[in-house]
Amino acid sequence: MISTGINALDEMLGGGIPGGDKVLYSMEPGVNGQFFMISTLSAALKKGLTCLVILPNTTVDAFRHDAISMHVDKKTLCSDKLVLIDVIDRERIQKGASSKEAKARDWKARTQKICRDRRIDVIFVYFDLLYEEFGLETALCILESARENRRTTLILEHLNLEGEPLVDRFIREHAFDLVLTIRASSHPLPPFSYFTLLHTSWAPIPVRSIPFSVQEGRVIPYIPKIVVIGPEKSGKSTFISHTSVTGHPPAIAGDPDDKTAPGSMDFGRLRWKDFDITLYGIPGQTEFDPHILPTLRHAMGVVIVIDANNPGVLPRANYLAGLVAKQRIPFVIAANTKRRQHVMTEKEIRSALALPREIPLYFISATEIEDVHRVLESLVDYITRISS
Ligand SMILES: Nc1nc2c(ncn2[C@@H]2O[C@H](COP(=O)(O)OP(=O)(O)O)[C@@H](O)[C@H]2O)c(=O)[nH]1
Ligand SMILES: [Mg+2]
Repeated sequence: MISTGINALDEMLGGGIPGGDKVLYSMEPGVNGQFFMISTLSAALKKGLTCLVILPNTTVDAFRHDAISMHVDKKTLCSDKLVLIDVIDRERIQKGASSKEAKARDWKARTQKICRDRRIDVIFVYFDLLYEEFGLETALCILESARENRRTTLILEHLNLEGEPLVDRFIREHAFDLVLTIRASSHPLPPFSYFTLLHTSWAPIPVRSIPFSVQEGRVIPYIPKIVVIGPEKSGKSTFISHTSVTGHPPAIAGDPDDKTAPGSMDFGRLRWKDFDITLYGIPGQTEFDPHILPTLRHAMGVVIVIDANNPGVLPRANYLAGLVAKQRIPFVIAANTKRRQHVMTEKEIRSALALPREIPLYFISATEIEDVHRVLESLVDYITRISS
């Protein structure tokens, strides 16, 4: 497995990119997507893999300079396992060969020789110029011929000016194993970038889209807003205050000593598996009901917390679940058992809330970080699966 250099993405891929695969990082114009390729390169070099980087449009120095500005450390870039073909090599090929066919042959011969002599594990290609010059068939044929016994992994980055049909050709005509598109959206405002895991050949991984930001050269997927709601005293404030392990305490609104002060909004932030997640808790009292819809705006997911020992709250929980479902926001149910016992069964709760089978329901204790994380994991999984 080759790490993408982005934990959350590796996790979604089931560990990373299987060796020998063909990968496309496809960027839409205007999006800041170069970090995907550079993080994967940096991770591969750190793992001790021998990498060939083909950059026909820039010099080695300019590339190093750019990579350093993207927080790749100098030592990694000076590794003797890094081999580069740059614009100077390209110019030599241009001068030395008269026809397009001769140029393609020269490209093939050079890459093949390097791959054989240096036993290259991964080829990274900035693909645009090759595509422009030779077209998809020939450009990919040049790269394919360098992959000895198909054991060499091939990773391409391109700027897609042609939209989905081009990406489709990589998948259908050229059997790419992993295609990740990197796009930007201005809806809802403010604009954000997101990546979509569009295609994986080795496992039935669902298509999913995730917003990301770049912090100090690292791609950080984020879930900008998860809302926690539920009847009074169900454990919402307790849930939010237990999202984070010691050392990364969430910010809690209200009195810091009384984390369960009723009647105040809760706020929590956590970094979990490389995801940045922000949680907003709405108090359960009915006087807060007018705030529910405005708080749900732009929420990517909702956790409905109910007290698993108090059947009296079911009508209220049912009302809240109905509100959320009507907004078509993915939600999960956390039935808080507090002391690990519950008088209501899953069946009873499901039937009282008219929950379809695909809505996850977990019995939890809101004071157990593992339980809280299990709920968030399931919600993140659910959100990223259906948002594409
Ligand atoms: N022992 C235990 N107490 C809990 C648990 N969850 C909530 N509580 C308690 O139940 C009460 C209500 O919880 P709170 O988080 O304030 O509920 P909220 O009104 O939904 O925000 C508080 O006294 C909590 O300390 C739990 O998992 N274990
Ligand atoms: Mg509360």
